[in-house]
Amino acid sequence: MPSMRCDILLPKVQHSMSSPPANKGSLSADEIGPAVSEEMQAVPFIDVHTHLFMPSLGKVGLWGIDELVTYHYLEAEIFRFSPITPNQYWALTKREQADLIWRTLFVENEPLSEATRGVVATMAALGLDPSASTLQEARAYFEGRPLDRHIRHVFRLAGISEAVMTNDPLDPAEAPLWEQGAAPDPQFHAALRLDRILNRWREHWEALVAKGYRVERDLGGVTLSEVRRFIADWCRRMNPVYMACSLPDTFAFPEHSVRGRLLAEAVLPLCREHDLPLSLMIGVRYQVNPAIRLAGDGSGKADLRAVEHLCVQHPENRFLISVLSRENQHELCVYARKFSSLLPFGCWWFLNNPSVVEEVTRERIEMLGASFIPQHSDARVLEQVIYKWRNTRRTLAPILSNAYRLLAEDGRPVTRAGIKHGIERMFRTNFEGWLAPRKEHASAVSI
Ligand code: FIX
Ligand code: ZN
Repeated sequence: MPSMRCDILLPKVQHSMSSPPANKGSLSADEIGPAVSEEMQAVPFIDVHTHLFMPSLGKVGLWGIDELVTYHYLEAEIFRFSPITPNQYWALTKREQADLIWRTLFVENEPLSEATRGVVATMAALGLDPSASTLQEARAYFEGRPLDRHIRHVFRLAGISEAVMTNDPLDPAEAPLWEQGAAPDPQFHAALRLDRILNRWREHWEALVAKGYRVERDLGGVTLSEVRRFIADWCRRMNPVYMACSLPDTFAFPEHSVRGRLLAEAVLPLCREHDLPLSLMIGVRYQVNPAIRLAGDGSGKADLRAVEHLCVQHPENRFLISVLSRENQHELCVYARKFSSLLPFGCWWFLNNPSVVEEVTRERIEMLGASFIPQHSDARVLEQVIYKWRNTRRTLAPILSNAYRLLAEDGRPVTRAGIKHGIERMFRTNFEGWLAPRKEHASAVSI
């Protein structure tokens, strides 16, 4: 069972899954909002899903102004504002792409979207001028910044103590760095990402053969035990806190398919053997517009009976679930009330906008109390955590304040300690407790 490397650089915050402290010092209705905002600022959050990388994987990590401005969310937007075609855009250099996006979305037009405003907020937080007509000043700021020190600075600005990475054992750029012994980092945790195996087996099975695993295209012979060996080898190498996969809106389980068999006979057993949760992010319509590459994925409503069947048929497994369709959110809450092995997390991707985050978080609190994880950043570029977590705090503080005000109105005194406990639970200890062996917690329950 991987130890959650928690020797964080921020003041150690002692957590426990204990009950809220006694109700001394109850707050008035007017004091609740400020107390929530202050505690949201004070508690260092854990970012449970990102595409960031620890310093020893630095060459695959993205950071700096050109990466911020060419984020695929902004690439989707440039084609709406500029006559440039995708082929013309992809022929530009990264710097030329960034200059075009900056000029079009930030100079010639007001950056009103969540993603463009995020760049503005990030630049302002770093002391850069978001009204600049060019990226010259910003580029000079990033040039020569030592990455390790920059990471710590950015995490402090974002108010996060740790981030969970997305680590793909079949990524030709990343895998060799792990095989050469990438140094771990206390502010980063690995997540073993399995999309190439579960979703694209026919394209990647030969990569396992090349690494000495006796697998076959149609899962014959000893394929499934060899896939289990491959996953076990990478668990030893990465020490992941969970395994993960994104899934299409058409995902079904059980399913007599390559993915259905690999999931049931390789991934789920290994999760149980290593006592690791499985994170499933469901609802992607991959490459609805391939011309715009990473920006070309869409969203679709999934049939969440697949989640129901997973929880019923594999009760020993723990599932971190995020769904991409707004229409799936309410039923995900209902399923979380049916299965304690299901932990909903985040307002993912196209849902990470205030108008949706407000609705989703309200229905989660109403149905689940504080027993869910409200948000993750999904940051692909290091500095994005600054705006994504700033926006999360700004959007959710009123939502949480409203929940506590209702509690006070209904007769239960609300204290700052109780508010802090709830925030710590949603943004830290739900996740930490999910990683600790559940059986340990079960034995700890006093009857
Ligand atoms: O599958 C995932 O981890 C998704 O989050 C990404 O593929 C997606 O491109 C993204 O970054 C969304 O925010
Ligand atoms: Zn992601």
